[in-house]
Order: sequence, then C-alpha cells, then structure tokens
Amino acid sequence: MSILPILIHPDPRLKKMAEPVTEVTDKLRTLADDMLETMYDAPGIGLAANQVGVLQRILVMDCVKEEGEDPRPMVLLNPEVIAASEELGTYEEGCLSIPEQYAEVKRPAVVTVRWMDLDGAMQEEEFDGLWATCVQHEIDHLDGKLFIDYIGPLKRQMITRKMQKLKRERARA
Ligand code: K2U
Ligand code: ZN
Repeated sequence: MSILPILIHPDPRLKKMAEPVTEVTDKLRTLADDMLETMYDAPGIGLAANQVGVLQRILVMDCVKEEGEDPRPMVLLNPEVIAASEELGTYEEGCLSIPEQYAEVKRPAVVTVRWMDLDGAMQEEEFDGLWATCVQHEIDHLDGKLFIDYIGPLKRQMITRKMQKLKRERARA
C-alpha cells in the first residue's frame, strides 16, 4: 500500500477523459487500494484516478463522516449516472487537486449510478446528500472536468493563478 502524489491544477492530466477499465487486474486492485489510502491520508472523501495521474475510469469514495460510524470505502469502475433528480442541491465544494479553494456548486440532489466493482459485477445504487455531490464530483474528474468549471471565468482564473503560484513555491521547496 502506498500514498500516491496528488496532481495539482493546472495539469493536462486533470483535463483529459479517462479510458474505460476493460479488465480487473491485480495491478488495478493495487491502484484502488493505494487510491483509498491516499484519500484517507489527504484527508478526503473521494478521489478519481486522474488525480493520481492514471487515466483509467476508476474512483474511490467514503463519505461516512459521523464519528463512530463504520467507514464505507467504495471502489467504482466505469461509473455512469443513469438517473438524476430535477431537484438541485448546492454544496461549497473543494478539491484535493485545488487545495484550499472553495466555491458553491449546484448539482442534482439525488443520482442513480451504475458501475462495475472489483469482482467484475455490475452494481447500481441511488445516492443523496454528500454521497451524491461526491460521486458526481469524482465522475466529473474522470471526464476531465473540475468544480471550477462551474464558476465564472474571473474567479476560475484567480484560482488557477493561485495554484500556479503554489506549484512554483512547492517546486522551490
Ligand atoms: O475529488 C476530490 O478532490 C476530493 C473531494 C471530493 C469532494 C469535493 C466536494 C464535495 C464532496 C466531495 C474533496 O476534496 S474531499 C474533502 C472534503 C471533505 C469533506 C467534505 C467535502 C470535501
Ligand atoms: Zn476533486
């Protein structure tokens, strides 16, 4: 198990479409484990493969936040939203690839997602609340989309410039 480096925006790999998973290999299982370890270490409640530089359609999430509740680590391969509510929910989103920047994003409040699990079986589940926000945020990553793509151009440009400065400082460190 290892903690993987998380790419910081702007990075071309964060804007690319990830490729469908065609075979569940031991290598993929190790990647899923490493993505979960990396997510918990960040800490975060979701992580998409693009964010660790792998252009495969795999995401992990665990949005259980109540202390004392059992964690629910999930691994979704080739996830698809197959139904979405008309009703929208608003959430102050952040992103592990855009540290310390937040913006209000509106998304469907309830989504039904179909995916393949690590056993190769198809799964389908309805998500609401933070789980719905998170799974849509992660599927966006697999499509090369970031939460800042939903905000105005001026605020997006300001955030991008802040991240470019952060990357220059990290490179010097
Ligand atoms: O994909 C990521 O960058 C991890 C995101 C997932 C996420 C973003 C917005 C809303 C829900 C999930 C987060 O940085 S994980 C950090 C976090 C923790 C608690 C609540 C929201 C976000
Ligand atoms: Zn993100």
